[in-house]
Amino acid sequence: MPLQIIRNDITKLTCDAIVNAANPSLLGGGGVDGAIHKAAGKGLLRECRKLGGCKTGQAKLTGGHDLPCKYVIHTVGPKWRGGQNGEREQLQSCYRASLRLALEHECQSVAFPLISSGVYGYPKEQALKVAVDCITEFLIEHDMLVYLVVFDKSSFQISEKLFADIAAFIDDKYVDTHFLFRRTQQDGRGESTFVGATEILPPQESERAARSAEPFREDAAPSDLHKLPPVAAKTTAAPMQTMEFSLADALRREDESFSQALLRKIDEKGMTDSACYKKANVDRKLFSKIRSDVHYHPSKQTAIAFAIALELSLDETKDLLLKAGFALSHSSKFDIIIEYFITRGNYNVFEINEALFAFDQALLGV
Ligand code: AR6
Repeated sequence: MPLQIIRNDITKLTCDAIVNAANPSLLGGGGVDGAIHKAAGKGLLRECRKLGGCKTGQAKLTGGHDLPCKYVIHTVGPKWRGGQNGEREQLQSCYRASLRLALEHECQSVAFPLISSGVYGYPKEQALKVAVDCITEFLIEHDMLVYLVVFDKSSFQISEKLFADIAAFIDDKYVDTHFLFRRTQQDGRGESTFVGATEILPPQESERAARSAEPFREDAAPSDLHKLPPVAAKTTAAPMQTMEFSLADALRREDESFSQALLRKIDEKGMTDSACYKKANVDRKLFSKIRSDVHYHPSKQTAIAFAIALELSLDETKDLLLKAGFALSHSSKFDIIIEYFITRGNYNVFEINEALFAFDQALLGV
């Protein structure tokens, strides 16, 4: 099962275990530790007193007491001392020891805060990388739903350079499309109105808008755009040979569903099913559903996650998405970010998710 990165208060989560970023005394403190003890009540402190503390990099388990989870796994992260004093190895050890305990207690779901990234001063970006690497490494071997809970948005930040690069790419693509249209009414029959090149719609809305918006004339002055009657979209004439091939190809695969196309691609790539759904960050049960239901309709995020796992080119991704009834459009920030990563050959779902998160977009997988 996958890793999910969520923004929440960990004490509110209903899962089998939550992990506490504790100190060696295990007797409570500030940050997430303080919040967990406060929400769990005095019973947790009583139980912690019997544990005899905990060393850095190790983990101990208690009941959840008044919390909505069954267990609390207390682990002690390293204090940041410049990064040359074994901090990384100790932090890795926290995640591994906690996941081992969760496994021993047959937890199916466990939630982690970003250990050491608060009071203990571990740089958030690096703390996040250690967390994601350790958890994904564990998930290759084990079935568990792991939440990584980021409390504040700054805990989950891609590097400034990557952010700026993606932002520039988005700007470029928006320039390419020139103008967006947004429907003015909710009933599906509303007229499209010009809203400018920089306005960004959320994925679902932009998807609908992209499908429903009439084509527009690129040479029109912005102020005139809303008055124009629909005109045919500009297309670049493709060579006849390519068109014939595409047509024949399209006809041959016309009836292929998303599920069939996905399974065919997995075979063509020589991947196993499990390697594919794990790389896609997709739940095994969900994959089984897709496998067994030839007409299964995945969400757009799931369909793209598979395209990423299969390392499809942009055109192949579009073909696969089409099977599920979706398209990639330049009027969606989400879609442009996906395009950014695919065209750079970066097929790491977690890195893509970090970028999507930074731009307030829905994440891939699940
Ligand atoms: N839910 C999820 N994450 C949270 C919450 C919450 N309710 N509250 C804080 N965080 P920290 P550390 C995030 O300082 O760095 C304690 O005093 C927070 O934004 O709680 O390992 C202990 O007793 C940050 O990203 O833990 C130790 O003395 C992350 O949790 C010391 O702090 C970890 O921040 C441990 O320091």
